[in-house]
Amino acid sequence: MMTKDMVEAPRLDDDLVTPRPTPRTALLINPFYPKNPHASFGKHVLTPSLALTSVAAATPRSWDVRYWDENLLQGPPPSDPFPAVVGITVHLTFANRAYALARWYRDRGAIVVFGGLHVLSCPDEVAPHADAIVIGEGVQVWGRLLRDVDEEQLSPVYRGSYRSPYRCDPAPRRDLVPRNSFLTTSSLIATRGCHNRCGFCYLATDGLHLPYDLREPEQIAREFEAEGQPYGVFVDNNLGSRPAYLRRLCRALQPLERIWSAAISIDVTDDEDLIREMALAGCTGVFVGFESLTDRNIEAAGKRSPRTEDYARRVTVLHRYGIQVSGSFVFGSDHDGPDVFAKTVAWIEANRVECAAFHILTPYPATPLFRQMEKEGRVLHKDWTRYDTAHVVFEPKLMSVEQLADGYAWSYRRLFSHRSIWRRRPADARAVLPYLAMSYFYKRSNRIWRHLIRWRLTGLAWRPLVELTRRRHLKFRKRLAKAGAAVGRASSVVSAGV
Ligand code: B12
Ligand code: SF4
Repeated sequence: MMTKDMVEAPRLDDDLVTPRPTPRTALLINPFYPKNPHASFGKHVLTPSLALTSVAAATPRSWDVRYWDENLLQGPPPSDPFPAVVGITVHLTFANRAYALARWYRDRGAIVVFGGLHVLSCPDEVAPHADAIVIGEGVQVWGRLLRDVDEEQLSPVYRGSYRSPYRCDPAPRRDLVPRNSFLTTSSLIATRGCHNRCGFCYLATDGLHLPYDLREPEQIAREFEAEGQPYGVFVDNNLGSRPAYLRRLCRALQPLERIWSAAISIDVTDDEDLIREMALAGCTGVFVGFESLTDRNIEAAGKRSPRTEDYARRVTVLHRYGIQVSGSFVFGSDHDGPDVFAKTVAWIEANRVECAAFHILTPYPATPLFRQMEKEGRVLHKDWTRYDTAHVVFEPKLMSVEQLADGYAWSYRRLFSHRSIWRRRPADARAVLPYLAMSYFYKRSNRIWRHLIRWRLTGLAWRPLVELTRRRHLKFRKRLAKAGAAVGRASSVVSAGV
């Protein structure tokens, strides 16, 4: 099932003779990372990260900028024209690949610049592999850095502050991303930061000062419209951190008649009317970090969240407004015993949670969780390639390393089984067929994903399902709007009528 191109980075040809670097050309690279065999390969081509397209937007006009994502299985990054500057985004799981790419380009005369999350958490480790590193926000720094290259005055370290107003950033250069390679290239971002600061989240990294900031709803609506795609994905850490803002955003999105999904924390359901506004604005799915069904785990992570016993009711609120739920669960926290896997999957099935992602607890470097694990002598190794939430990298408290690894694999097998997919079908009979089509395509088609990716057919393959969902949603929201304010109060009207 696991083919080489899903686990091994494309080969860099050491014998290749390249032309001299072409002045004022920059190449931005998203390096390869091995895919998790337990999860769907489709996940990696849902929507592109905005890291490099945001940086690209800050390129001075006098420079030519290109983009290459190694995960799209089109081979190693291009070398003709040979770039003067290569910008690479570095996450801990693909840091080694970033270093290999850097070596290859530097050996041939290019200037290599690193930015991204791993640069922020481990600057001393990454710095020797590049000519310059950018710590933190890249958009504010990139133009200045290229001008320094022009003047042969490159500094080894640039620091990007997150204090400049987010609304002043230019729109990401989504046009650089090959359109058919993703379900949608409309990755959207409206907010920066999160009202929480969970101990295991990268947002709690030492040295990361990320004041909560927002972009104007009209900006987002304009970008969504300009991209021309029917479906958008918000890549915000938590689109629900400021409910009043989310309401304004929904009102700006509503006239577009498009559909979208976003990551939110479950406390958004405190206000059922806001959920209704989300549905009216085109929200068809949310990604919810439930993390755990045990309150003590949530408390230990320092997450402000409703009691777990109320999660089920809150899922029903989302379903009532036609919003599908994809739950994210972390396994291996200190109050998780070997029963956590069966318990979690049973809960997901009982509450018809349409999709889920499981993560093995992972102490990211420079976070409070990492410090705690190190102090307790529980970190097993620092092989960052395995810090991908699919491997156990620490000593769990209430089970063995093997139990955690096996339980995680079992949970995915069970979630993707025919039985589990069927049990989680929506209560509304009309929604069952599209749900089944989506589930089988996304969860049980790993054999064909590599071909779809390789031949750039992802966008095409999803298109009919996306369009069907959009049309169904438009009908749904007409009925929802008609039912008016009464709907928010009398939920039974909605469940029965739509
Ligand atoms: C889109 C996304 C994905 C996509 C695409 C991933 C990819 N690498 O292409 C998919 C769905 C495939 C994915 C998968 C995973 N993801 Co992901 N993903 C995101 C998400 C939601 C958005 C990224 C984004 O667009 N951010 C917005 C941009 C503008 O911000 P940024 O990335 O920080 O970039 C800025 C700076 O860092 C800097 N910068 C970045 N790169 C560069 C390069 C240069 C040259 C310069 C100058 C500057 C610069 O400038 C940028 C603009 O200011 C983030 C959460 C988030 N909101 O960031 C998680 C996130 C990055 N993912 C995460 C994780 C854990 C994963 C998975 C491991 C989860 C899993 N178990 O499956 C996988 C594996 C992927 C992998 N190995 O990297 C974590 C990473 C944690 C960490 N410490 O590394 C995050 C932060 C989520 C979280 N809250 O935990 N992901
Ligand atoms: S709620 Fe989510 S995004 Fe916010 S700090 Fe916690 S884990 Fe990170």
